[in-house]
Amino acid sequence: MHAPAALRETVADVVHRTPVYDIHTHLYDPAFGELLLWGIDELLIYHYLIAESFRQFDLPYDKFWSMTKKQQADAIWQALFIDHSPISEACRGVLTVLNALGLDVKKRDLPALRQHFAKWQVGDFVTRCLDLANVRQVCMTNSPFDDLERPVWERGFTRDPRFVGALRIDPLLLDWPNTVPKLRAWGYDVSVDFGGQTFGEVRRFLGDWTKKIDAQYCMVSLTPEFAFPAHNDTAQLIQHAIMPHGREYGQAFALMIGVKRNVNPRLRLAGDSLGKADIMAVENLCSEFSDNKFLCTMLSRENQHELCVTARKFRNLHVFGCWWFLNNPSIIEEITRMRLELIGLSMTPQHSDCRVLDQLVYKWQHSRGLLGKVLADKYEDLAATGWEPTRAEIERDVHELFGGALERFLKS
Ligand code: FIX
Ligand code: ZN
Repeated sequence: MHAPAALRETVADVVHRTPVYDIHTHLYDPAFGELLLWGIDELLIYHYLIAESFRQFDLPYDKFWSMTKKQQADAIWQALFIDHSPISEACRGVLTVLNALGLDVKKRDLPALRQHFAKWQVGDFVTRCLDLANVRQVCMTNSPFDDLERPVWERGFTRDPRFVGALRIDPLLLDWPNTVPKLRAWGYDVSVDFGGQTFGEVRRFLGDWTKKIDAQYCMVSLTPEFAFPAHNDTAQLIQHAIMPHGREYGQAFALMIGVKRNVNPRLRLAGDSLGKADIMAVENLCSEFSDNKFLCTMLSRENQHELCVTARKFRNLHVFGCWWFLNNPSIIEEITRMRLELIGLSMTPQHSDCRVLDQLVYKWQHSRGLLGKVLADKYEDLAATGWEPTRAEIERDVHELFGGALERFLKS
């Protein structure tokens, strides 16, 4: 039997020791070479920090973009770490990483930090970051439409088993007229008006890439206006190609809903925003395609409660992550608490969305702290009824939350 303090300690310890399967990142298998970003300059020019820097910079957008990466990192360091205290979550994250790597952050010495990173070989650094973050596996975001990534898949390479793939298809669903010529050039007989064998050929394309990538799921990001059913290319393709493909391959379709791309194009990758979406689209998909599996994360805080309620109604829906602008302690805590209260352990509370390898360390250290706190409260509530959770039960539960539930869902 646990005394209350001991129960909290056990939960924190289990959360700390349980390895995570990070189900959505923008990291790459080291075989992709320079596509796998790491190191202090990449950490500093993360697009979250670029957006924050422009609020402090007295610098025209073009001037910033004409700088080298190192100069950009210098400018961000000056604006966000030296001229002001690095309070924001993304700034704090950089310091968490440096501290975990054993570096002395209080010196505020960027050249010394660069010297430290220059000593690392990427292969060793991958292992170091995965160890420090206690991440057992990372899911990449793999787009056949990315001209830097596609040739690597086409050439072939020996897979690092710590990096698994997911098939990302935004251009297919969001920009069909401009995607048709590409598919045709790759040998798929598709037409803009969906005539002939178009849907069958899109399915052949999805099947070929599912096999090439060994894709764990197929995924797309969608705007707040996403609707289903609808008389548009996106809905037609989902209905007649993605859904049958998903059933044929037993593959889940991941919907990341609520992003407004390029609200400020002068910020480039940092220029995306968000909007509240209509949950009816998710409800309709889950209901109409009950033999398909769906993963869903939504970007707007306002959508979180109804998404959970929808998951209560449809067992073919798995909710995941506190995505992007939600990945802040106050909001993670609120959302995680609500999800546990509404759907218990049948969800994946967090993914990292890392773009830089080192970020695994901070994203998971911060998320673990929050999850440990919320879970401890929940087990305390159980203990108050006389239901004492054992360590083995807590370990089982945390394993579920750290990717185990998703793995079962995908296999079911
Ligand atoms: O669409 C996505 O997968 C988003 O996560 C990214 O595009 C976004 O830029 C990001 O890095 C958010 O964390
Ligand atoms: Zn992402």
